[in-house]
Amino acid sequence: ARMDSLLSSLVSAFAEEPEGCRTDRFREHVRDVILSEAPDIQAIYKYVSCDCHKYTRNLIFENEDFALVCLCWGPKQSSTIHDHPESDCWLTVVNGSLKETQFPLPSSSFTKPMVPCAQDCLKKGDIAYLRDELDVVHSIGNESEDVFAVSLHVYAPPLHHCNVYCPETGKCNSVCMSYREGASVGRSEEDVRRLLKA
Ligand code: 2CO
Ligand code: FE2
Repeated sequence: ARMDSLLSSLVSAFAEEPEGCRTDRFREHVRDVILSEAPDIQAIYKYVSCDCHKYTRNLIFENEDFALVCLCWGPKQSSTIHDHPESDCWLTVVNGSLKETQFPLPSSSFTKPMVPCAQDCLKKGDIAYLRDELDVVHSIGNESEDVFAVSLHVYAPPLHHCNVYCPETGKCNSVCMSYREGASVGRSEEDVRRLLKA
């Protein structure tokens, strides 16, 4: 599918969302929209960027309801352990694969190393979902030595800061999150195709 089909379906889904409390039924609907309108790899080329130090966050669209972001993970790059305060998060893999590790939300009154409670390998086409009320936090990483991974994330509402947790102590700090300016800076489609081995 094309990126604008996914976007227009998401915009209407959120515009029609019943006011007040977010229902499971609505969350399933968003999930179905993402799965059924998942863009072709070609549709994401222009949002792909890479940085040898850290995964990149490339904004595709944002309104008051949600943000659609393309995340690009070089080999062995991973996120910190973090939460998504007040945002629902759906993520789907469009190239390569990613490992998601979940941890129970640490209690702020104890200091101890964080121990994973779940781990999942997300392959191309898989979708994962997280929200803070579930009392888990997560980290995502590309474990491959040579494959560049790309994922699409819907954050509702848009996510501009999160808490980053120290794996040794479980203590957290609030951190601002930014988008990369001018996605795909100077990258030709051929470059991107080579990067993605597509
Ligand atoms: N939440 C992280 C980010 O937006 C990526 S992990 O998947 O939710 O940078
Ligand atoms: Fe996350």
